[in-house]
Amino acid sequence: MSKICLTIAGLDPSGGAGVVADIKTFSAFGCFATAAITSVTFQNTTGVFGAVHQTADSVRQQVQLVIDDFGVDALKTGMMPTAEIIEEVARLVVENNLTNLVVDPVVRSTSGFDLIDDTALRSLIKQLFPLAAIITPNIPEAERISGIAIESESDIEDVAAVMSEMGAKNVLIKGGHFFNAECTMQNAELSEPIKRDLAKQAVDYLFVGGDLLKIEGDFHDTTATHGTGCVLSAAIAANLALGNSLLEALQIAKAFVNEAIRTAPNIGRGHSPINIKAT
Ligand code: PXL
Repeated sequence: MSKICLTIAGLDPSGGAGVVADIKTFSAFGCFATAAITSVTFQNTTGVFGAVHQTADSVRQQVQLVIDDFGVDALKTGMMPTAEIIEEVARLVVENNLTNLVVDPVVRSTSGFDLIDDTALRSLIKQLFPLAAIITPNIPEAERISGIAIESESDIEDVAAVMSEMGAKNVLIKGGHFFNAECTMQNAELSEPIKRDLAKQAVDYLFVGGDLLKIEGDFHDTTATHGTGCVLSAAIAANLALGNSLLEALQIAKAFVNEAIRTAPNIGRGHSPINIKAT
């Protein structure tokens, strides 16, 4: 029987991020995709131009009817624009004993549009972090959540410690942005062959129960990155639904995103979406 995955996230009508990306990702792993929309955004690959948020009650009704009918094997949250929606989703998770929750703490679009305000972010940390199997911030998100500027690997460890004090059981800090900064910082001192070696890897930092594990992957020097965070968190959720361990789910999800970036269609005038499809 198909595993059922649910995304609770925003709609990006241009299909690169949000629920459309999540649905494609769930399907690529053979899961049955369901989706509740928190906000209708207006955007294309060049930027986000506005958004109309749903009410907490709208999100509750979308989610509860799906759960009543299907049950849900895993779920992810993406864009969670208001504290009311976040509190409602936390209640839904608790009331329905939902497990395998992946929280992607979406803060801002690549183009700089705020997808959550400060009150909502505080609520996301307080209400949803403790319920999540894993949270998946990128470097800018990790900085905003922890208030720590990340300039080195030891900063990343400090950030993870802060997040675990906030109640997050497992934390995946996606290093792609950090890697860019590192590379730029070190460029002056590095010889060409070393620069080429460095440029092959993007490291993600996984903190499980106090232990740090580095997950290495290819680094793609490309602007075709729209939706990578959404796809990664959806792929982790799908693989948890399929019964994989957290570590297996992460490794499979990372490989999936890598392949999707590598084969991105390069469409649109801005950050191209990635190529979400079954391998
Ligand atoms: O990639 C973050 C993200 C998530 N969800 C929605 C978005 C974006 C970025 O633009 O629009 C709906």
